[in-house]
Amino acid sequence: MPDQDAFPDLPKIVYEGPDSKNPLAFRHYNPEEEVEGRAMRDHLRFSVVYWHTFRNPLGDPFGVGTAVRPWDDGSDSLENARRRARAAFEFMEKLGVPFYAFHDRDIAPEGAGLAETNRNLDAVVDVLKEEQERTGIQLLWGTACLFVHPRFVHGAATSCNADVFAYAAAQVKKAIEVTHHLGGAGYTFWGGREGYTSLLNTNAKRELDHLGRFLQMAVDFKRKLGFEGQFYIEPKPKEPTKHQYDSDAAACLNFLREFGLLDHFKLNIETNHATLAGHTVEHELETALAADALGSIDANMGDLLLGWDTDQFPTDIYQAVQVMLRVLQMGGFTTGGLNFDAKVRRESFEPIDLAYAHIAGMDTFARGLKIAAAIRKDGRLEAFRRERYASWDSGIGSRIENGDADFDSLERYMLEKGDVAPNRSGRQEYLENLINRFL
Ligand code: XUL
Ligand code: CO
Repeated sequence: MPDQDAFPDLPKIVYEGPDSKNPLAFRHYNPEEEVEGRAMRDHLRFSVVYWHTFRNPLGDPFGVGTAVRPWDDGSDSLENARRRARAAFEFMEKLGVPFYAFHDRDIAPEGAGLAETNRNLDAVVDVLKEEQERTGIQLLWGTACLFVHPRFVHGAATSCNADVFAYAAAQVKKAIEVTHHLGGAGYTFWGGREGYTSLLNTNAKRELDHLGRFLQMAVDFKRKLGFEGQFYIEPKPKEPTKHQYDSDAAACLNFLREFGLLDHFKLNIETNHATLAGHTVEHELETALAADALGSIDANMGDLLLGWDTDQFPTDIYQAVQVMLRVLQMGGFTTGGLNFDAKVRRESFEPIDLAYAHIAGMDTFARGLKIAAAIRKDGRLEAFRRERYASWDSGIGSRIENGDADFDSLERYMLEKGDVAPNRSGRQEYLENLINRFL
């Protein structure tokens, strides 16, 4: 099949405004439109993931894949991999996304041994490079798949087998090299199986030390190579393992601090991973922000009733507002972006569903951005929060914050004052209703 025929029915998706009834148009994502003095395209930095959009057959634990992908013959041939790469760029170009992301094994098949696998990778990377140059689409981040192949059954950097650690190191070295070669803005470490399923057979302390050592080697190699992209670590608490060491933002930050890696990594926060960890995505974003370590976002959503990592396309406007409030507060992305680590439902098996899904995600976040900017412009939410802490801006509060108080002086202060009453309502319902006015 000729390369340009992968999506024959898909037009170039353009902005038609909120009144449009065309399901293959944007009603809110208007790339050139400025919000807070910056074009929407640069605020949102949308990215398509290769793994779900071009490799996921849409199976589930009870059923085989249903995806209809006419450009893909289902084989592991290099020819198929190259044709798929062209199809991916045709899709992304029609959608008008500026970025994409991949795992090494998404784009090219494993060979017999590492050397042949690396050659396969190079062969497809040549196609990607050509397509990047043709379309202007850039690589948001690359990563290595260290979890599908049976050799990683016990993990990669945390495997009980030192040879597996060595294989993973060699694989990650190559993945960083190709990311660098493609001008990637970042490189992500998600610890696919870096955790355990039973503590009976696990030396967790030793495994964590190995993971720390692995990431230190990655930092050394990055410097040696001259790769200036941002390293990210992506928290996830469980699935496939029962407990993953990079379980949430706080655990990752503690780990990075312990191994002296905090200056070299930022976090890639994924909505559905946050909810799996029993947190909201805004909790994870704030935790990362507080450490000046928010780098990028895997934008998706879960289903609270299913409870596993369903990786759905983000269509929850309220949640998008929460995310964009934090992104704006940070001053916008630098290297990161909104990466749709999301897959269409098993029931949505036609190629056109890939377009509907991405358009839905992009419009959701464009609305989230506009609403977040309106909330900020209004100023009442921020003013309320600031005012709530007013007692810290002067007097005893500022003395405590400045380190000019101790237990003795605070005892003297309070003995004189006598007591303190709760003097301010939290006004949660008022604030929730305030937000709703902007939706
Ligand atoms: C898995 C997940 C990964 C990472 C990249 O849940 O989110 O796809 O984003 O390895
Ligand atoms: Co992810």
